[in-house]
Amino acid sequence: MALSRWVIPFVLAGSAWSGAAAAAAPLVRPNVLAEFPHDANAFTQGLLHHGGTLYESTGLRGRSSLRRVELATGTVLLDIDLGTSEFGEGLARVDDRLIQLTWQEHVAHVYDLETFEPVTDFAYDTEGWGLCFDGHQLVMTDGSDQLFFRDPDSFEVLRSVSVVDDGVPLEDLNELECVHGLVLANVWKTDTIAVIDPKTGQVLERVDASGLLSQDEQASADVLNGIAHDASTGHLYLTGKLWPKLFEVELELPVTAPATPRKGGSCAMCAMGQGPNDGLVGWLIVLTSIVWRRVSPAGARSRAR
Ligand SMILES: [Ca+2]
Repeated sequence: MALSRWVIPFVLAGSAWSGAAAAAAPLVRPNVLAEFPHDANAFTQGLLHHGGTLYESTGLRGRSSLRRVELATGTVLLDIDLGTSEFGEGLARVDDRLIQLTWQEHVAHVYDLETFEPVTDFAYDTEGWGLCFDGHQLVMTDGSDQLFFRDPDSFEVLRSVSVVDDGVPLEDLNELECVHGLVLANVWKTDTIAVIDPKTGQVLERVDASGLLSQDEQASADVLNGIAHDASTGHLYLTGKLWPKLFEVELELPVTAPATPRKGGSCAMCAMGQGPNDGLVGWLIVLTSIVWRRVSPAGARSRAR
């Protein structure tokens, strides 16, 4: 048994990382460190952490907003409404700007980070679901299996990649978080977060985040849909649509090459002093796969988007 805890992660993580063989991504569980209040009326569609504070995009027509939220209390410190015709979606920070997607309105709003004053808008053809910034490029989802990589200044599509797990395209990719050269994506209608190598689209790991809410809390809540990375601790914050709580968790992630930050950008991986040495990456994957727990598949829960 002890041997399998070391060998199985090596085989699975190694093959998934290389893309050389189709294999189901390992399934891991987050370790919950703390929980905080979250506005149970917030239909969370985008979440990020910056400077000790959370920024959140909420959806539903007539209830869509952009918010700055105090982590410890869940208090909304600053917010603006999108109006009744727009449905807020993914949210990313690029330097001193916030970029907020809309679901079917084909427009992304750009705001000043501090004041939420509008800066400009970007137009796009697809639906807007999730958004994150890796320090160099924006990564966007549209509900399909595609990750779209966009220029953060022009919003031009630079490339796209299909996300694949066990040889099968993984659709319904939703809220995103760029973490250490990886892309974490909520899979809509599930409690699963896919950990994706953005270079290949390969799912390296699946995170089973089921069971964070009690049955009573879940009864009035919708699906998991919020991932924010705290670069100062390496922890993640997880919440969901209409969830009464937000959870601080730690998670063992595969290691991959960092994105190259543009001038003035941020790159958490670079801060950790890790470089794009692919030969080293495979062995680092072994080390980061030591914590390995098999769990049951995430239960699927569905409700109107
Ligand atoms: Ca996010």
